Amino acid sequence: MISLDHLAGQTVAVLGLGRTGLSVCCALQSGGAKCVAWDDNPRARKLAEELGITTAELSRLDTWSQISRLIVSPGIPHLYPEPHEAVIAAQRAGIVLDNDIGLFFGRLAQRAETPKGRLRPVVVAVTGTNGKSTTAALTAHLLSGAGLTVGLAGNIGRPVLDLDELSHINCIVLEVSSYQAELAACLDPDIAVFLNLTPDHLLRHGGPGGYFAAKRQLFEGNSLRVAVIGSDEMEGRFLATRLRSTRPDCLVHEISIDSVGAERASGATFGPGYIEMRNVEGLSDRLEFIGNPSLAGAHNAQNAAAAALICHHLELSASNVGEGLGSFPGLPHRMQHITCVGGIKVVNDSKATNSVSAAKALASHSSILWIAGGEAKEGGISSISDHFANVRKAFLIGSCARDFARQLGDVPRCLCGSMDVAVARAVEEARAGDTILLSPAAASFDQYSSFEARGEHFARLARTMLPARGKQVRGLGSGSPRTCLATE
Ligand code: UMA
Repeated sequence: MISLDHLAGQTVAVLGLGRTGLSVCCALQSGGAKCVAWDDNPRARKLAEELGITTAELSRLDTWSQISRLIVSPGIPHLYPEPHEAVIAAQRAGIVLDNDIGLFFGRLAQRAETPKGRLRPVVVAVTGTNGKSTTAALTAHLLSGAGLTVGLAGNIGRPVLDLDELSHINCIVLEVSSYQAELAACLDPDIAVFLNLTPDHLLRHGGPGGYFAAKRQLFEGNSLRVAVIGSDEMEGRFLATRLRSTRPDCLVHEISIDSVGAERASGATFGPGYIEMRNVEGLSDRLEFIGNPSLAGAHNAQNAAAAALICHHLELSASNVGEGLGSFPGLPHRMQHITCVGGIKVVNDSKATNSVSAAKALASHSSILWIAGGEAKEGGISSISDHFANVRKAFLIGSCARDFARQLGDVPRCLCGSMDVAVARAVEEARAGDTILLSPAAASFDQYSSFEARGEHFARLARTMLPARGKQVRGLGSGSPRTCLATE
């Protein structure tokens, strides 16, 4: 854990006692600060109290004058669509809002300059609508493969303050969501990555402008030396051009699927299974990873291009990067292969919480039995109808199931309600050559605590139901090719 020594003696209010809030309270207490915390869920409060954390209803607190700041968890709105009541109370009292990412960079600033020189680890921050977890994990994989001690944290699931003490780490790779970027009072990485931008979380940011503005925060700090920017969208092109004119001390690399785009500058072009890195003189270096299914598809090549450029700046050799691209095992819940029984594949892509992510999974498979739905995101699935030709049948769950059913055109579909029913029906109807794909194109919160819980439930059900069906068919002595042995 990172101790927040620089806040010793202060009292800090903490809102939300999930992964982030608990890590903040522990880091504050370990550094000698006091904390007073709140969560609307009584179970979360009880767990925190058992850990020795003081709780109080912050929206009714009458001691704000003794509090130095309010730390808000990323899932709790501070502006849009409605600020949380505790935030309203704190802002009335003139209290500064911050989050764990801001606290982390505040702590790091204490280590920036010392008589012994620079003691802070190199910090890489990665954002973008899609691919940021894979890019962050791949970067960490490449760096640790080259022998560096690396901390991987942030939106990927491990709160940054849970990392080991800073003196033990060479490099920290942070996945930063728009929620985290927007509220951090200090956000000062050495290398920042902006992968792409498509509409997401618009209610939380008051529209697309607020969403882009949140992500741009990664490029505002004084320590920034390298920017890697996906320039296949207008926002990326704008950001790259703006940085080149305002930050001459920062090297700007563009990554693009479109070679014309990348000819403007140093960076990388990419396509399925390869990347081509270009330096300012126009010399290029090609790396291939076609054999690694965890990096299949053009979107993963974009992630690989960003990771390779980061590693290039951290002086990794091309052979280190090439080996790491070949051995990257991928991430759970992102087009994760679960099992294959009787020629029927099962793929868990629960992380696809919006239609753009789901489109990538639909484009990567054929004859799909598609389990989709959950809590609706803006726009639904009609924008990805080009990929519906790969879907043999859709099995719809969650609160947006009826809306999705209306948007599916002539794709056969059934309303299943819950995951249990959807998996059972997909398994019943599957035949050799099909892929049972969970790629919801929706958030999980109407039925699950997280996309991870949703993906694990799906994988458990599929692992149980698919082999069970294989046995039943074998028991009937059909000799069908569908009964071939399970492979995992
Ligand atoms: N809560 C309240 N009042 C509210 C809302 C929530 O008290 O009005 C409480 C809940 O009861 C719960 C706590 O707040 O106890 C949860 O806080 P949280 O939602 O911020 O969740 P954490 O467990 O702290 O996880 C957060 C990120 N969650 C969100 O951004 C929603 C995790 O990202 C992240 O991995 C973790 O911090 C560590 O950094 C998840 C996510 O869904 C993966 N991210 C979004 C995405 O990827 O699209 C942005």
